[in-house]
Amino acid sequence: MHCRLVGAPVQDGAGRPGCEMGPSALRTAGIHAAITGLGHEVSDMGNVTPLAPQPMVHGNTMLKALPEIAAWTAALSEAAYAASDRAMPVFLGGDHSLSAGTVAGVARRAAEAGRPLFLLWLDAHPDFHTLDTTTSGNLHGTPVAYAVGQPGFEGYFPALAARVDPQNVCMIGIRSVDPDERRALSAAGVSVHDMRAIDEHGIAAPLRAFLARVEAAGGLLHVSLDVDFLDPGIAPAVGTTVPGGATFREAHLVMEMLHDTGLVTSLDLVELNPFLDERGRTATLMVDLVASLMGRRVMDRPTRSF
Ligand code: HAR
Ligand code: MN
Ligand code: MN
Repeated sequence: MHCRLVGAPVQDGAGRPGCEMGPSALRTAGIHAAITGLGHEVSDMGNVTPLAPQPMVHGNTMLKALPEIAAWTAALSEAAYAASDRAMPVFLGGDHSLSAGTVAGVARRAAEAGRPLFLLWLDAHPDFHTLDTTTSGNLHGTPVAYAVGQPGFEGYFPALAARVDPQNVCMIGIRSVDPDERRALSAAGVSVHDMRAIDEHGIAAPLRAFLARVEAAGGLLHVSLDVDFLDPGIAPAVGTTVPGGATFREAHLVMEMLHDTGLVTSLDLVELNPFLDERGRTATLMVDLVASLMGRRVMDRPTRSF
């Protein structure tokens, strides 16, 4: 498998600065060697640069950096489309607004291949606000709504070449949802597995069911891993910590199961804020999780485990 690293040093979508250092921290933590060490070919494409922001006027006065994030979305959508040509792109973030571009770009790739795109969203937050409903104005809270074609992005973010069916979106780890998001998620038919569901059923059950759907449909699978999916006790380097996140083993199990299926075709690593890290431990954990996704294992297994 050929893997392409694509840096996306976006930080204007988050409430505080620092995520622009994320790609550098992931490279410093050894992401290239971790993947090549598992027998894969890796090309580092360097960092994407945004287009020039165009002036924009919007009725929601809370919105922050709308022209900047719209410009990033256009550049990243093109970069994701190009990088997903016969390779698996790994997008090094950058705050989660970058996924507006990456998901749009791989959705266009999937549509051209005549295959449905599925989206696994590993996050404390559903990031399902529109430009109209966000009250914080931080655009990292909006990429899923954009990618599935919720209304209100027209004329601001680039037009979608292909949207993701909201019923093909599975969210795991969710524990901070705003009222407008809760209503919109239910209406759109997104599968949301909150932390209470994981406490009750374990993390493997919902993931196994989702992966079976992806496989049956012959789908492509984009995984978007937000640092705050993880418990802040093991992953402090994020601006939006929420207690009660995935444990070290829950997170690795997700990655190991994803590897065993061979279904993942693209990956985002987002919200790493190295300014908030402790001696690189969060960056190192993110790279270790990528290694599990790429095939690192303790012992060989006779059969696939999902
Ligand atoms: N829902 C909140 C808002 O819109 C918090 C969004 C936080 N998003 C991220 N990425 N940190 O998941 O402001
Ligand atoms: Mn997020
Ligand atoms: Mn989050």
